[in-house]
Amino acid sequence: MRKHRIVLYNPCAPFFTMPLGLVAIGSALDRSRFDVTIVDGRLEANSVERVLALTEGALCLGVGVLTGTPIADALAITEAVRAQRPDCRIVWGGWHPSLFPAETLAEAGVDAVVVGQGELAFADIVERFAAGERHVGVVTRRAVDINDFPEHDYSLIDVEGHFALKRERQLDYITSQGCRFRCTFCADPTVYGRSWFGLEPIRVGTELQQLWATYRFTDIGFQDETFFTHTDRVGAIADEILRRDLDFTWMATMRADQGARLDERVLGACRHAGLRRVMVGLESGSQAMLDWMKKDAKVDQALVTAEKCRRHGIGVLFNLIVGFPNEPEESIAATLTVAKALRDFGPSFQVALFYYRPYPGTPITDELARSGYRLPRSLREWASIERHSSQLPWVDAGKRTLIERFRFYQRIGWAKPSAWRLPIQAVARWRCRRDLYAFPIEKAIAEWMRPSLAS
Ligand code: B12
Ligand code: SF4
Repeated sequence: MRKHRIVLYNPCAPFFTMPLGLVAIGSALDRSRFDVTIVDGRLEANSVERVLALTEGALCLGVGVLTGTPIADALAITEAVRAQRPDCRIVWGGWHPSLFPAETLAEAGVDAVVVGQGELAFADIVERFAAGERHVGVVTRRAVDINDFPEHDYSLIDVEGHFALKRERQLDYITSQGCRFRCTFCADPTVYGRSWFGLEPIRVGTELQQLWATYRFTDIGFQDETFFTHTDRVGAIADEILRRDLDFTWMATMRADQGARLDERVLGACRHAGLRRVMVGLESGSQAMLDWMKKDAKVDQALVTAEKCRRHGIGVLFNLIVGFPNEPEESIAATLTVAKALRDFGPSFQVALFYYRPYPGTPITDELARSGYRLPRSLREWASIERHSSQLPWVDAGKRTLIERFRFYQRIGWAKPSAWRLPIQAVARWRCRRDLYAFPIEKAIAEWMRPSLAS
């Protein structure tokens, strides 16, 4: 019997993480009946042409869509396939459609939308298409344990192409789905209802061993929302890597409270197993702000985490957000102060400072909408949310100037020391320590020499 062709498309985005969502749904299909091809917009010179070539005679095109710029590319591909391959059904899934299923169905003119976990829902939809159905509508299935799904088949993607794009042999891998926490700026609690499923450590070990034998990657990016959710499980994963003598480094996500509580022996085992860096979503240096956003973590826990990681030779990237609605100046100042304290732990302790953006499906965004803030109203408007929210009304010019100058000086001040940079680094640190950012002559010179240094 002829196999049905299924084409999956990952829209262009500014970063290069592998499209694990598409790998997940593609791997879960009955491959004796469905022939799956994944096209990644970031690897194609002309994605429309490539998708049109592949969708000729195909049963279905599936598109995975995140909020923001990827929507524009997803729409362009959808429109092209809709116009030129009228028989090919189109399904959207992933985070944005999960938050706006009805709107996506209506606006993108697609045949089906999947909300939340995609493996079973997509398998069900393609069976219905294969049986002749056309418009399936919105499909939601309760998330189930990811241990029930087959392993991710990385041969569906151009792994070497991704390594080239990243300029390192770094494989992306995910060991869990969902999150038990309730941060009010995050969509995960809405989409996964605070459920969490983690792969069994032995399975993680077996899969990593096979993948390592196949792709000889040198590093892994664990893409879990919160990799360090269960200490025992993390310790067991580290033991699996050690037991199998797998020679790669890795980075993973951690919350400040998890780091502070983490058993030193487990952290030590992780270090031995290759853990080089953790990414901590600290979000704010103001405890009042953390409490308001229900982060359920303490500022001090970030410092404890940093100290522990320093002892074990593990670097940390702390993500911080400023410019929450009506965030007072003192709160922003507290975040900058904590950023400096964290950078003082050493060159491998970095901070990334983001502006808050009202992403959909979160209590803060809902509250903003209730108080009259105009949210994007269409897919096209959501596609330009980064531009739409670049001038947030609650971040005045004074705050923005302070944040921009701090960003610049902290980056220069705490960068890896080098002889030619030393004088400018000393000035930058001096400015940060005293919060003196007036007459930013160094910033102006850097922008003039290399505009990319400006942001
Ligand atoms: C890697 C990653 C990225 C990668 C993109 C990955 C890719 N598609 O190529 C990059 C770095 C580009 C990225 C960017 C952004 N990301 Co991001 N990202 C992630 C991360 C850490 C992992 C994604 C992943 O691989 N998951 C593993 C797979 C198995 O799960 P999944 O993708 O959710 O897929 C499942 C379902 O969604 C569904 N599904 C997915 N695609 C499809 C397609 C079809 C057809 C179907 C039927 C089903 C389906 O089925 C899959 C299996 O169950 C997630 C957090 C997380 N752990 O999921 C955040 C996350 C998805 N990102 C998020 C955000 C906020 C962003 C940004 C908007 C902002 C930012 N600064 O990070 C930008 C968006 C891009 C832009 N505007 O330019 C939010 C989602 C918010 C949203 N509304 O989209 C998340 C959930 C983080 C969070 N908790 O806030 N991200
Ligand atoms: S921000 Fe992180 S910890 Fe908080 S709910 Fe989202 S995924 Fe969970």
